[in-house]
Amino acid sequence: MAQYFENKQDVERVVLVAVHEHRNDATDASLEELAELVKTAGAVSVGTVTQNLEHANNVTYLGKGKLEELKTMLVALDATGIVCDTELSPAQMKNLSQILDTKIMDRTMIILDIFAARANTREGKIQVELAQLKYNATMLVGLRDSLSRLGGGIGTRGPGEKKLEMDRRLIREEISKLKRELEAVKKHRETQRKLRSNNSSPVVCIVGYTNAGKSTLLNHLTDANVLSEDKLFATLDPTTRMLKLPNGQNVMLTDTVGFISKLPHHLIQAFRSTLEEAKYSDMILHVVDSSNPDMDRQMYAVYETLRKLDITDKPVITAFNKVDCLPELPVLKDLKADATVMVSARYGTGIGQLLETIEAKIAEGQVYVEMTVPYKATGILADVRTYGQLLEEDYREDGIYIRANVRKQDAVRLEGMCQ
Ligand SMILES: Nc1nc2c(ncn2[C@@H]2O[C@H](COP(=O)(O)OP(=O)(O)OP(=O)(O)O)[C@@H](O)[C@H]2O)c(=O)[nH]1
Ligand SMILES: [Mg+2]
Repeated sequence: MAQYFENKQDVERVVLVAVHEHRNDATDASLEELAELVKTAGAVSVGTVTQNLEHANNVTYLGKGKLEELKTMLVALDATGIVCDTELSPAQMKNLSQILDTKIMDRTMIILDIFAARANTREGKIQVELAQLKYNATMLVGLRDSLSRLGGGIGTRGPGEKKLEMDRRLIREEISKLKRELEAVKKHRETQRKLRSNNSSPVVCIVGYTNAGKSTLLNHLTDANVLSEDKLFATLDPTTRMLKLPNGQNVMLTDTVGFISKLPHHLIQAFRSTLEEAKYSDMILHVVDSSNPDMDRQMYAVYETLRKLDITDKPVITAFNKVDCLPELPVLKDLKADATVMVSARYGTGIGQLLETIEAKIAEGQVYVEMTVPYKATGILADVRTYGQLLEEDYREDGIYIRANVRKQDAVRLEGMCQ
């Protein structure tokens, strides 16, 4: 009789572990999200353990009895590791590893793993590697003896086993090297940004919780062809495309990495230049998955991340997406937004209204001019057409009479030329 052996090493079988802290009712939603993260990272969740505690135990994360229960469960479920829904301290990591004798992972490690698998560009890869090394360096403190169980997360991506063997000095050296490389890439990005802001259309940055539909929206509005998937963090690297609004005006639309609750601190630091894409925009388009029961918490996480990145002074348009999934249209509110629109990026519902809202918000940053531009200076009209709206042009003897909405800097230029 043929025998079939499953290669259990191929797929990690993990038990999800969370502490239900006093009065924190977001634990269940957070655990569901952790299950999605684990799936995206390529592992299978085989069970869940939660414990109600005032605070997580700072030595062992769970209480003693719960740990015993978990130990038995690990054997019964043939699990290869656990994933805790938090960022464990080095001490918790070490103690859990000794008590449970299994691979210990946490939410941060899983997110880092996903980012490592998703990074495509040089910048993305350096940023992930930097975040992973910093995370590992933190964990290395007092952890030398349990190194074999540390890091790596699901699969062997990113710096992998090789770098885990490096001692802290080597890690520090590697971190400085990566930082220098990142600096160089960042300079290049900043130069590009400058070019864009000097002579380009208004920039609208799409932000939102991961899986909200940001890339789908960019694809619908332009033919960007960005990968959109029912997976967390499908997009890591920013993509910018030109969008022609119905009034003829062009805007640059940027899609970038999604946010998530408890976005690891090291990732925020390493990914600052990517995450900060919104900082250099004129307006923020906040995409929300309105079919997600956890929508409010997700919106909160987005605004919290923007706040951490010091992005608080931009006009915000919130697009409540995936309305095709709602049985009836509820009244959706976002008190932090300047305007809200209901859309379905997949089916194109509400897109007309979204574009009108973008037009209206951009108009608020423009000024209306009525003047006669001398024939020798008519070159500037190309800019008026591209970056503003030319409402009327009349060829007269002394020049072209125009009525237009223009960017403030173009109005200044126009005035200078018409004197
Ligand atoms: N039903 C429905 N599904 C949508 C809609 N918009 C996006 N989706 C789906 O939602 C999933 C996530 O879409 P993406 O566009 O990849 O989301 P994202 O915000 O770019 O996600 P990340 O890049 O992972 O942060 C995909 O499976 C899309 O097909 C919509 O309007 N309706
Ligand atoms: Mg995306």
